[in-house]
Amino acid sequence: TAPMIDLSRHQDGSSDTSAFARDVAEGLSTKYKTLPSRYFYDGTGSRLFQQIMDLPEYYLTRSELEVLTQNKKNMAGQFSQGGPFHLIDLGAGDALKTKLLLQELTAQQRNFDYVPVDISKDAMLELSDSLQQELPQLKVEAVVGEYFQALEWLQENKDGRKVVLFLGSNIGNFKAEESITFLQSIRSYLHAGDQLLMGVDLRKDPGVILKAYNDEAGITAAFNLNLLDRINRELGADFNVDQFCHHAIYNPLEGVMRSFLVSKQAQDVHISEAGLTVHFDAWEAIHTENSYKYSIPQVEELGRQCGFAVDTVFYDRQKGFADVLFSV
Ligand code: AVI
Repeated sequence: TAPMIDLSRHQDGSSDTSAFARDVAEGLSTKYKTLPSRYFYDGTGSRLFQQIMDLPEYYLTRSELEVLTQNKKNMAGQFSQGGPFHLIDLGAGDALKTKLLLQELTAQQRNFDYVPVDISKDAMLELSDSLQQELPQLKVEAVVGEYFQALEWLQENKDGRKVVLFLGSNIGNFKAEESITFLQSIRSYLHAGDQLLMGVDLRKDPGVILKAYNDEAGITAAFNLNLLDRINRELGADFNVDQFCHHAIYNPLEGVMRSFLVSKQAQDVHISEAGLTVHFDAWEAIHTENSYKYSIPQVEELGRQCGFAVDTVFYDRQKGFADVLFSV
């Protein structure tokens, strides 16, 4: 099988339960309760997110696939203008979308290797296997870890030009200040001639956005509620998941979809690993996710603040989603 680098475990083999416990304790001890959305993605959560991406209401995946299908020739050409490169895919997952680019780059016989990065080791094992079947000539080195662990590793282990992919509207899950810090940090690992292709979900009919996060089949609700199950499993908590419900609303002024878990009754929850008992009033909420929708001027401004210039904006036909190519 293809080589793989696992940065996710500590040298003593332990995982990061304590960081999870700390973040949960902190988030549930404030006046307005919150939990960080990055903890959605354990094994179950990652599988549920794959199901979300197949939902009829979740237009984002199909829109971005259309952007890539229609523009892959042009993108592949622009990536390759500066010569050989490492294609770094942050949050690669099953790489369904990236595979369109990989096929195109391979067909154009471009000189590059592929470095998918993801927090899920299972996802990286599966991806390495499937690529070996589908594109046996492609050089692949998967990295398991957090984004910045991976970028640091790359800094030390891979010379040469980098093209970074950050697809799928993942930037939307950061607040304004967080997205600036995140992109500035990516920028600090890049050099003149490097590029970044970033997916952004664009502002559109609020009704369309609302449905995407309130699907009929209830998969998004299950995805949100799985966070409580995960806390039960990993931190020895006793959340009664049936006594919480999913609630998601769109604020068109700020362009943000916000997701909550709402307590259906007054209740106390014990979280043993966090050494904490949390009280919920009836109908008290936990804020679990932000999904920001951008306008193109906002994206340009964000890039400018972080040392990136927009080269090209690639759209789907409806202009509901964009993959924005930045250069350093
Ligand atoms: C991963 N991220 C871009 C998704 C989004 O649309 O914010 C996560 C998601 N949450 C609910 N549905 C999908």
